Amino acid sequence: MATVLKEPSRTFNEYLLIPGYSSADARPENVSLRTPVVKFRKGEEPALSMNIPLTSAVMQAVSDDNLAVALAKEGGISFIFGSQSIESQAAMVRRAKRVKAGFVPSDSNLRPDATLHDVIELKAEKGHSTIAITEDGTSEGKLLGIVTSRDYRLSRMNLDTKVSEFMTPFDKLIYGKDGITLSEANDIIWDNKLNQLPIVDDNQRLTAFVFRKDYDSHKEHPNELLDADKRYVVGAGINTRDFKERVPALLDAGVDVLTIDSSEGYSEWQAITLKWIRDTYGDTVKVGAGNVVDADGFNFLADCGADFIKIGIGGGSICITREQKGIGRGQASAVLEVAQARDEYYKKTGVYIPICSDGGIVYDYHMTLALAMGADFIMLGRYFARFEESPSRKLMLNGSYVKEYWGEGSSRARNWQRYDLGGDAKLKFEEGVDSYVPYAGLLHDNVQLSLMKVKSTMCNCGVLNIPDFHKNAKLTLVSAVSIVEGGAHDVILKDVSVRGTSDR
Ligand code: MZP
Repeated sequence: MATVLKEPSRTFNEYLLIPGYSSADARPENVSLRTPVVKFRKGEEPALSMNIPLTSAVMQAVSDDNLAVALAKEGGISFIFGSQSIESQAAMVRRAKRVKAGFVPSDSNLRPDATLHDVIELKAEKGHSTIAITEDGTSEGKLLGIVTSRDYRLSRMNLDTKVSEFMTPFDKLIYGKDGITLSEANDIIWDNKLNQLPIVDDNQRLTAFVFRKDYDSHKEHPNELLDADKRYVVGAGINTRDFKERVPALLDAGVDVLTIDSSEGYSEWQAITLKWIRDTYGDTVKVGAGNVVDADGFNFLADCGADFIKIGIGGGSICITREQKGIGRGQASAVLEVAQARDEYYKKTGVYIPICSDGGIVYDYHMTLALAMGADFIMLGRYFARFEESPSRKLMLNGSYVKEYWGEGSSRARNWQRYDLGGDAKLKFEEGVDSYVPYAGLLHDNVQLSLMKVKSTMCNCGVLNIPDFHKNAKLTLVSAVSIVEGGAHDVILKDVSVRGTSDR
């Protein structure tokens, strides 16, 4: 006979936190959100941790190289989407890894035979006034000079004038040698009163610029997540089909951590993928697996060698899996059960496998609840899709800006590998929708605000770090009636836009 679980499947909305005793030290500035990403033995340090507990979803509308850099600056990790060719995904990883904190690859480049007209057009397109003049017009070509707005006077010059006639040529440039540190580069900038410093290798090829204006912005990101070479940490999604080709290409591009991206991960396909990675690379390659929603799924992937395990089926904002197939579980119930399995596994083996709550975060306080319920970190799609840095189009809809956001199971994404159970290379029915989400501005501003709320609640609960939150959080179920009491009620609101969410 079928097993029927006694507890209903519950969502984050059905819970609240009960405050604990807060000492005078319980202040947001004393809270650490540092959290492990990959498994570690008792008493050892994890090989990879994040400074904030946020990762961005393995989705076309969410995680490209641009968002990966923006999120790593805040201290989290993006998993660059895998539903694209191996070459283009590896190129995204490579681009993100090329961005060394404070060292910016040149995005405005021309050849010396370009004209002043080309300079004006490029400046309008990119919005940057520094243009590198390289032999072949690429961002890595031999540097022949630079053009800034100080080099031309529009009112006096003909638009056909060749760049080579008015650029500041290489022999008049102050430049840095590839390999110098950011602080050495900044010293040269300050000593010579420069606005930017080109960095070149031994063959005079351009590798990056360091900009004076970035000096402060670098200081604005004290949590940035860097590898040993001071490059941003970047993740990528893989599937259980072409992993023998995709994994080596991503590693070659410099990826730091992988995750198997699948709508349902309690499967032999994941076992085969994890085994191949372990047989080929041992423990040097870090890879998460999932998604699961109960202890059985967790234990299976733990025994298969996953470095972290993702939780969530059917709770994503764009997901219609539950409607289409009748499988899934309320995200709160899933996180609570898997967290208990993680703790038991740790007790039994001495190995701590971090768990990630993936999808279904609507309000900022859901992040806090996911952590309180035992998640080590959270994966979000809709949340990040709203930001300037996400790859999707920004449009005006009924007088407000929106961004497009579509599921990996929608026919738009055509990510058949995520849903495939070993059939042919086609999506047989949709498990996701195509939608709009309200545009919300810059990632930095939003993440800061959301995490300030998380830290503030942790202080109310009397905890200063995530492991203590796991141990000490006290949660209560809410009745339907008390949910009404939780919002503003029985008053006439002056401004209906003032609600507890970050996106309304
Ligand atoms: P959310 O943050 O938008 O609520 O959920 C994002 C998560 O939904 C992703 O990380 C992924 O696990 C899941 N997802 C992505 N595409 C689909 C789909 O098309 C989906 N059904 O469920």
